[in-house]
Amino acid sequence: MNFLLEKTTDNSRARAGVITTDHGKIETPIFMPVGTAGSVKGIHTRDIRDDIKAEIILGNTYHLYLRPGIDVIEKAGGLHKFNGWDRPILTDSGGFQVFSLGDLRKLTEEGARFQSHIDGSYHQFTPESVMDIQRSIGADIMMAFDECTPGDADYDYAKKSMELTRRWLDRCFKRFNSTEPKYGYSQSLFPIVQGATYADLRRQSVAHVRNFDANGYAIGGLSVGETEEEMYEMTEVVTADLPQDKPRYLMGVGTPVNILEGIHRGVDMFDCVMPTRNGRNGMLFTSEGIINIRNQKWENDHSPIDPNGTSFVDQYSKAYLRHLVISKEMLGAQIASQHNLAFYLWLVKTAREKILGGDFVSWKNEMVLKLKHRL
Ligand code: PRF
Repeated sequence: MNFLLEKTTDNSRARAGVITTDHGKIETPIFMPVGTAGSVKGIHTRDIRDDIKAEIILGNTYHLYLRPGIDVIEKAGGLHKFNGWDRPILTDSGGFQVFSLGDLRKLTEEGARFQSHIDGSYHQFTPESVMDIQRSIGADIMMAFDECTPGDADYDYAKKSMELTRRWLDRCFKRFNSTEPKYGYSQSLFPIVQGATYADLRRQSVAHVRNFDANGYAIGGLSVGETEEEMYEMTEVVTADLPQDKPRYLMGVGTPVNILEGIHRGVDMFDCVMPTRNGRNGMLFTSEGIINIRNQKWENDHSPIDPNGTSFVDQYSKAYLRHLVISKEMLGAQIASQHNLAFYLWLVKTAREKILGGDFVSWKNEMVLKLKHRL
């Protein structure tokens, strides 16, 4: 994998680049739809590729390991063969999903013991096992095993947690470097910067991850309960110290505004469940603002969901989509998810064009105002 930095900006840290993997190119900044259990919920691969125009999707080590299980994915020949997506895939390591389990998990130096959310069975993830699982899934980009420190952690907890993630990273790279890809194409390992909301811990974490000369670096532990100002400040602290010539990935972020502000602060890659999850609940992100499609005011609005939208689903009317969502028709969740993902991909593609054209900041400021507006 390699990264070409095509353009930087004078009045912003925003950058445009191209990541090349054995499964094709990714133009950055990019948004990656989340396909937790191997599918982007409700959306066919054909539409992810040709309508939403995604260039890379996510999978989750935690979910795929529990179900269908790694032996099934190996027998399929890897996740690309299993789900029919022949472009790049990034897998999260399970660090965040295990953290979300709360009482069902216990962290030790060795790793994380947890109970399955499916059947209550006991399992252990270690940095080594998580590398082996991601080799078997066949992700183009594998993530290090980390502890996602809660946003409200006190300094002592955050420091110990960041140091545990650091020791786990050493073990991840040791295992990664002593194993081979299983399916004939290359895989990269991205370290994850932690340190909660403490600038000095973030800087120490960056200094450590830089030792590995990785193909890219992730920023974790944000959008987990801290304020938006803290999230932006920590993003700035981290991108200031990361190498310029490698992609930066802000994990699990966020709203369209968060993404534009992240790009402005030097981030190249994003993922979030928000477009699909909120879409299923009837929340639509459009170029004019946010729509709650369940609202009575759309009952007889027969205009398109988004007149400027790039997806074929945008031709359906607001009144029809409202009816589908309120009636809990499957198609309602599908249309809303597909619209939102197409909007997110349009947003990052346009950001890229503005960066290349040299007028990113003024466009960003204008968009931020529109995107906060509720219709
Ligand atoms: N670590 C991992 N995955 C993540 C996060 C993290 O900190 C976050 C935090 N926003 C989302 N997904 N491994």
